[in-house]
Amino acid sequence: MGVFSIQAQNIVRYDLFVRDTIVNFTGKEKRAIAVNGQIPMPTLTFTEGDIAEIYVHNELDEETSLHWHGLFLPNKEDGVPYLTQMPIPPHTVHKYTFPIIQHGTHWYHSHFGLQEQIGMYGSMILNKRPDDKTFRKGIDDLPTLPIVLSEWTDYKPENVHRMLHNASDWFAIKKGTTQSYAEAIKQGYFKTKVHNEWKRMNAMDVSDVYYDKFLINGKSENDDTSLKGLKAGDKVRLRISNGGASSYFWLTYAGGKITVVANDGNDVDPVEVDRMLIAVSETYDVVVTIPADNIAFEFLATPEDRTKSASIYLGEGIKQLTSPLPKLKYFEGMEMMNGMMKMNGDLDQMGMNMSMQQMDMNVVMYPEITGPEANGKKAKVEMDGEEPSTHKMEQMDGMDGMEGMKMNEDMYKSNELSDITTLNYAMLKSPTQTTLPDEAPVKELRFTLTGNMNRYVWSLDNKVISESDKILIKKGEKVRITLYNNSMMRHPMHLHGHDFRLLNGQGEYAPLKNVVDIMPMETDVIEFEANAEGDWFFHCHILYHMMSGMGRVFSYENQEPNPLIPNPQLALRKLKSDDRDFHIMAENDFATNGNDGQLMVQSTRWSFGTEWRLGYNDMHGYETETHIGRYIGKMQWLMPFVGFDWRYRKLGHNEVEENLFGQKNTKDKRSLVSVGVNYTLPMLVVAQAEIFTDGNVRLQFERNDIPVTQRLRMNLMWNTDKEYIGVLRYIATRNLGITTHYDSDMGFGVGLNLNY
Ligand SMILES: [Cu+2]
Repeated sequence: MGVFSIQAQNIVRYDLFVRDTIVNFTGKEKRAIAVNGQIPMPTLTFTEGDIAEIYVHNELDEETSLHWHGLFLPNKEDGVPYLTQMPIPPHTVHKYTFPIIQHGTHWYHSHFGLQEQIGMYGSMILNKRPDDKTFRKGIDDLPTLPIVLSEWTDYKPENVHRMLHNASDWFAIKKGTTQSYAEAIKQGYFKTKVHNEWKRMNAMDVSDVYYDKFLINGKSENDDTSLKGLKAGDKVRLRISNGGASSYFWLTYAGGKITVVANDGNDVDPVEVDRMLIAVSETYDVVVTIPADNIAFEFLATPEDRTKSASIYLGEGIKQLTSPLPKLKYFEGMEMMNGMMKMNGDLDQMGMNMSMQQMDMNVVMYPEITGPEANGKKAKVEMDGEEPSTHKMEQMDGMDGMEGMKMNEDMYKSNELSDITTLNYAMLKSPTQTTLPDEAPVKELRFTLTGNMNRYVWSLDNKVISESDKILIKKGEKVRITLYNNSMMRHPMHLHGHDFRLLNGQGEYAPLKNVVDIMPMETDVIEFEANAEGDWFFHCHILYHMMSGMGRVFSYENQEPNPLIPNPQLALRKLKSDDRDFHIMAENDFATNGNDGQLMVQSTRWSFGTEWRLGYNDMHGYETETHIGRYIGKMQWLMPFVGFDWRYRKLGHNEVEENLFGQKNTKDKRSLVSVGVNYTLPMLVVAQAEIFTDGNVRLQFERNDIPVTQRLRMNLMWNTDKEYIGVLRYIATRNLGITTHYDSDMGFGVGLNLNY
């Protein structure tokens, strides 16, 4: 692996050869990126006091860069393209070098584009020196196994990103989480489903992407580890990094309890739990015991959506499995979300003080905590200490959600609800004091985590990176940041180049971290000492959220220029280009009575959409409508636009038609400009008001993609030109559907729908 160490200078050198590779996780060959021929990338091991020299040989035909996650280092070594360096050009070598001035479990990954999703992640282990004052006998001297968690999808990550932006529900179909009307009716949640759409929400989910495989150290099943000859009573330290692009993992162990001893590379007082959730990009060190001889005990990593899992076995012999996590109760989750969502798209904390993962609203979905599906509702009401009453149940299902109901915070504390102990942030305590210098001036910042699931826009204070300025901080300041999550998903917020104290109620012993996972409606406070000059990224570590613009840059005032950024203006423009990308969606229906389709090109705020129809029968001709609009507000329900309308019919009867308002127009030939506005109403109905250059006005109501069954969608449209359309589409594959529709112009037809 090209590792050698020169004792006198303590220089530890690694050579990393980054190359294209072909992998086969699913039976299909796909492109990935391997470093030194392996996925994950090789584990890099150093000891505090070493000097790291890492030579990155970029043998790709594209640029790259590597970020050393959790490390304190000079800003120009941090590996963020266009911020701390220019990307490493193809077929060149770049040297990273920095002194190792800390210890702990960290990891490294590509920070360029979406390369992290296809193999560019690896473990980075910084050992304590044996004479370290904080050396813990019985922990720091245990046999150790680095573990990197990740996931694999056969879709190209660019395609995943595009599908997320286009609100394709293909991932939900693959996961079995469409929560269609048919499923809702069958399971007794029809009112819940209507209520959900009334509040303009789509199906409930805990993660965005469907993955083909989940991986521990690059495999779904690891029978053989580097740890040999383990006997009953032996303890093992697992140094776990979550290198997944967008998956949180539950960790459970067939051999009993898990003892957490470090988090994000920092020691914590040992705490024993039954299970824990590791957020995207966090690291945890845990100690587990081999309870018996001749048995291989499963250590299981289950993604939050519980679709699949990955295992590694500790010990040798017959396999002892741990129980798989039961399927989520999605409709219970939907009901919970309905209760939290206000009509304006904000979340309603209902007076509850949520922070540090202690109250997990998702417990309503966990059968192992709140009982199996059928008893879900009953259990919830009884927890309040009252008999289940029909009146109360109606109140919970009703359009007012849970307003007016006395909420009990304990209803969501999973450790109070069952014998299963789940780790949360409040349980983490640093073994040493972590207080910052008292006399330092404090800079207070506050961010609201904002987002929009339907259009896949993720932001801070409703601004993406390209819409915001760098945030200036001063060396020596204490920067205190309050984060409130007003979005429907959790976000693992990561700070580069610094550890922060997570103010979790442990006072002077608040744990040091560099990632804080914030659940919906939670408020968390972090603080750090501004002690490392440079431009440092602070961002959500869900790869597709980051690339959508969820982050900020902290920039030290009056800093020295970075020699690796020769043209700061160009670099800044490139940095901001990520979230300015346009995403394309196209579909076309080839039907017996005609041909219709649409093309959409959209960005964070802008939308360019054009629809066309080509009729074969009564309407022998074609028409196109094009709208260029800009989405307004956090929820992006409002979109003013300008339009172009053009139609032509070969065999026109030259008849004059009258709309509902008595305005006349000819349908045969038309070439008009318009202005108008779209507004998304409850039930996800898009109302459109449009005025054309000939003075005509059109009002239109349209609802697309009503989930009738898992794979059946319905579109409905009606407007004041007395036009209407009804479409049923059966989704056969990702790109192919079978449709039947009735259209006031083109009549009845059946066809094939192709979409990209
Ligand atoms: Cu996020």
